[in-house]
Amino acid sequence: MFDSFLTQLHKGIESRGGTPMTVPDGLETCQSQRSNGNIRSWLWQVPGFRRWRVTRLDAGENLQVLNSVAYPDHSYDHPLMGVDLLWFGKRQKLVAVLDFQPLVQDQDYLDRHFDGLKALNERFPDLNGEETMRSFDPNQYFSPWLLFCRGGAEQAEDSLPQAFDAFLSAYWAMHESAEGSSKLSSQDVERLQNAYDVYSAERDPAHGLFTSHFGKDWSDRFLHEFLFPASQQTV
Ligand code: BLA
Repeated sequence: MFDSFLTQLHKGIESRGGTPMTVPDGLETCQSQRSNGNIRSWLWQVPGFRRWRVTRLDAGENLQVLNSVAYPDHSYDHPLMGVDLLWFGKRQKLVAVLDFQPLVQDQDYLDRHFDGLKALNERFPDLNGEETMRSFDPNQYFSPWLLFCRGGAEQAEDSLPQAFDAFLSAYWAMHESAEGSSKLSSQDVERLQNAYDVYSAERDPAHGLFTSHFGKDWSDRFLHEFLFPASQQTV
């Protein structure tokens, strides 16, 4: 379902000098013993970023996922790139979340980094459903202009491909314009990025899903060692 987005994301990373890094042993891929689920992950080193991870889950008609987070270098205070796309084929149900994930919520920070995303939010009203969050707090690490849609095939096939392309371009543009304009200290950026991992590992609604496909031991490792590595410091 999302393979063309995966290709597009990886091409963008490679064209900006991204080089593959090693995913921790045993976590790069897993084939479910209980279902037809297969998960595969990639890790990139990209100039300006300290970590860029990408995960694809293929469980056929039941579920398709593309998930990615980009962590800028600590010398940049701009938002993380967060993408979480889920397609439940049997139910023809889409959950799509695309955001510039802010480190802090103060006005000056939002004014500095969000013009690009604001424009997309206006351009794609059907991906801006103002959905309610059940597990996350919308005021922590989510922006007021996130694209968040619980929709169907129409959104998945019509709006999302255009929005995904525009979103990536807007994020790269924001990244390029943010160079040299950081106001938070690199110590603060480090602390806030680490807190993002701790917070996300606690709240991520994916853990149950991973456990059901790949078992508890693998899922715990995947969550703490790959998805949110800074969360290991607290366990
Ligand atoms: C929701 N994400 C979900 C849900 C699942 C996943 C199963 C619940 C579906 C629903 O609400 O209907 C799945 N999350 C995953 C998977 C991975 C994961 C498979 O991390 C990892 C491979 N989630 C993110 C990122 C963002 C994000 C980077 O991982 C930011 C763009 C957002 N996912 C996000 C939000 C929801 C969600 C906002 C709704 C959760 C809520 O209602 O609070």
